[in-house]
Amino acid sequence: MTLPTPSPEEVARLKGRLLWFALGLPCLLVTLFSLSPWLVDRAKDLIAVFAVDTAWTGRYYTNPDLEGRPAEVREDPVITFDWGEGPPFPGWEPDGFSVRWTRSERFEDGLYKFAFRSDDGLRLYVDGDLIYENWVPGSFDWGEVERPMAAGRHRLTVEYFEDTGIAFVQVGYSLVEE
Ligand SMILES: [Ca+2]
Repeated sequence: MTLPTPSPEEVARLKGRLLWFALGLPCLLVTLFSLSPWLVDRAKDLIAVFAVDTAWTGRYYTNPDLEGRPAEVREDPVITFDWGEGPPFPGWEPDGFSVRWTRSERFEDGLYKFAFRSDDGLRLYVDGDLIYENWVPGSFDWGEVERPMAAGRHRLTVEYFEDTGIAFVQVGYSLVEE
């Protein structure tokens, strides 16, 4: 019994397949793997946009400037933290971290009051508009900003950084008049 000799076209096709498995597949897997945190982040953003009354998505950075990829991402039902002189996560440095919380929520038509306190810096955004900024080291006890909101869904962003010493942050909002 003799095996049929493959034609040059078949040999070329087999070589192409081998090359795909040897080079193409690993490259594809590496690309997907490196994109996966980014894809997970985007998926969470999409879920936040369509879900009703979702928690805040907190992205925690091991630097005070919200730079690079967050080292931790988690859902926080409310922004009320008092880390004292400790870190936000075990094993983290207690100083020089930052957090960006985002949330999409449905508002009624009316005037809303945003209230907050922080140590250290804080920024608040509504639909990308900066409505409050105190992005400097220091303790800040209960400030507030009033803002008229149109009925419908709005995107809220809170940025926070801890410099040194104690660390706390609280942010809330409520309808003050219709
Ligand atoms: Ca501090």
